[in-house]
Amino acid sequence: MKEPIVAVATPLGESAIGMIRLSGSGVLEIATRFFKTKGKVKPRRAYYGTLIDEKGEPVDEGILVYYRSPLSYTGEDVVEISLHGNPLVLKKAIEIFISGGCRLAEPGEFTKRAFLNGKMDLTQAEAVADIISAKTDLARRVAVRQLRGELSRYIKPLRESLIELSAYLEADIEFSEEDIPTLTKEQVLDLSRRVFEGINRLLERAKVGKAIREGIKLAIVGKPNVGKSSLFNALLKEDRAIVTDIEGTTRDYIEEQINLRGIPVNLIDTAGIRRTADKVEKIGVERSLEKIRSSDVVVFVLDGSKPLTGEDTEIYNLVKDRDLIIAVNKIDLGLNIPLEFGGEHSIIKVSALKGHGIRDLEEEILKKAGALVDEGLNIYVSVRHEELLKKAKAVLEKFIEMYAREDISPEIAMLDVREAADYLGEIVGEITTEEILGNIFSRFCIGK
Ligand SMILES: Nc1nc2c(ncn2[C@@H]2O[C@H](COP(=O)(O)OP(=O)(O)OP(=O)(O)O)[C@@H](O)[C@H]2O)c(=O)[nH]1
Ligand SMILES: [Mg+2]
Repeated sequence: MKEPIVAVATPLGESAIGMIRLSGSGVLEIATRFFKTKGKVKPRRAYYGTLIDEKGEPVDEGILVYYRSPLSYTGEDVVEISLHGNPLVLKKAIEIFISGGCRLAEPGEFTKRAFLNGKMDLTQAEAVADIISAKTDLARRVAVRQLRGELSRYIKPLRESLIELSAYLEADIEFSEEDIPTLTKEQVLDLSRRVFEGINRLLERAKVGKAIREGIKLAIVGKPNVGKSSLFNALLKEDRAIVTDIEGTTRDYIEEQINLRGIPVNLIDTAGIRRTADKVEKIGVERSLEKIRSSDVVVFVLDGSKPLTGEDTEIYNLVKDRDLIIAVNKIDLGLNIPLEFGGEHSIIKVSALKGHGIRDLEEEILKKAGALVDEGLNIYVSVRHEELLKKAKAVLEKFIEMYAREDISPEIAMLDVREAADYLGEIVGEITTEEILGNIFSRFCIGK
C-alpha cells in the first residue's frame, strides 16, 4: 500500500463541518493515535471522539469513519474525520497528522490513487473534477453521466476490436507458413471501417461537447437598422449595445453570455450587413460574415414594418443553410412583409422595443440549442478525448487506405492498428504516463 497522505476535503472557511481525509498504509493507526474514541474502530461505522495534539491537549471533537481497503474511495485504507469547520481547527489537525507520519496530499491525489488502484477509469476520474467545477446544471448532468462510465462504455469495445484485429494481423506474420484461420482482406477492412465509423461518430459529439462547455454561439445578423442591437439588449435584459436610428450604428460585434435554463448561450450582436465605402464599417461587415460562419445558430433579423429589400434577400441567401431562426422585428409598427418568406425556417414575430415575442424567441433558441445539447448528453467528448480520437482516426484512415491497396507489410499493418488502439487506450487510461496523469490531476482541488 501507498505512503499515507492527508488533506482537508472541505473548503477553508467557517462552516458547520470541516473534513480531514487520510489515505494509505497505517492511516487507522495514525488517526486513532490522535483521535480518541471509545472502543476499537471497525470499518464503515461512525465513532464520536476527541482529537488531541502531540501534548495530549484536546483540539476539537468530531466523528471518525474508517474504510478498510479495498472498499474505499481510493482503494486503500481511508479515514475521514469530521470536525468543526474552522480553518484553525483543520490546520491544527493537519499538522498533527503530518507529525504522525502523513504527507500533505497533492491536488487530486486521492482520485489519482483511486484510478491507479482500479477503482475508476480515467474518464471517470476526469468526471469527478468536472462535477466539482460544474457551473451550470447542464455541465453537472454531463459530468455525472461520464462518472457513471458512459464514454468508456462506448470507447472500450472500439479499442477491443482493434486489439483483436491486431492479434489477427500478428498471427499473419508469425504463422504465415501454417494453416491457422485468419481474416480475409474484406473482413479486416470491414472491422477497421466499423471502428473508424465509431470514432467518427464520437468526433461529431466533440462539437456538442464544446457547446456545452463554452456555450452555444448565436449570431444576430441582418441589414442595418432592423433592430439587431435592440434585440440583443432585449435577450440580455440589459442596455449593453448602443442603439440609434442611424444605419451602421454597430461597428464591431459584441458578445455576451446568457443562461437559458442552464444552457449557456453566447449572444453575438453584429454590424449590419451592407455594401459600404466606409473603411471601418467594411471591416465590421466582414466580421459579421465571419460570425455567420462560426456560430451554431443564427438569428436573422428583418424589419417587419417595411417591405423586404434586395439586401434582405442577399443576407438570407448567406444564412439559409445554417441552423436558422428568422426574427421579424418592429411588429408594433404593423406587418408589411409576407410570412411565407423563409420557407421551412421558423419565423418569430417580435418587437424588441416593446418586448413583445421575446419569450417566444427564447423558446425557439432553446429548442435549437436544446436539440444540440440533448444529443451531446449521451456522450460528452472533452478536448483531451477529441485530440486522441483524431490521432486514432488519422492512423486508422491511413491503414484502411493502404490495406485496401495491398500497399502495406503485415508488420506495419499490425503496428498501425496497435497505435490506433493505444490512442483509445489513453482516453480511458489503459495506457498512461506520469505526464498524462500529472496534467489531468493537477486541475483537481486538494483533498479530492
Ligand atoms: N418601433 C420599433 N422600433 C425599433 C424596434 N427595434 C428597434 N427599433 C428602432 O430601430 C432603430 C435601430 O435599432 P438598432 O437596434 O440600433 O438596429 P441595428 O440592427 O442594431 O442597426 P445597426 O447597428 O446599424 O446595424 C432604433 O431607432 C430602434 O429604437 C422595434 O421593435 N419597434
Ligand atoms: Mg446595431
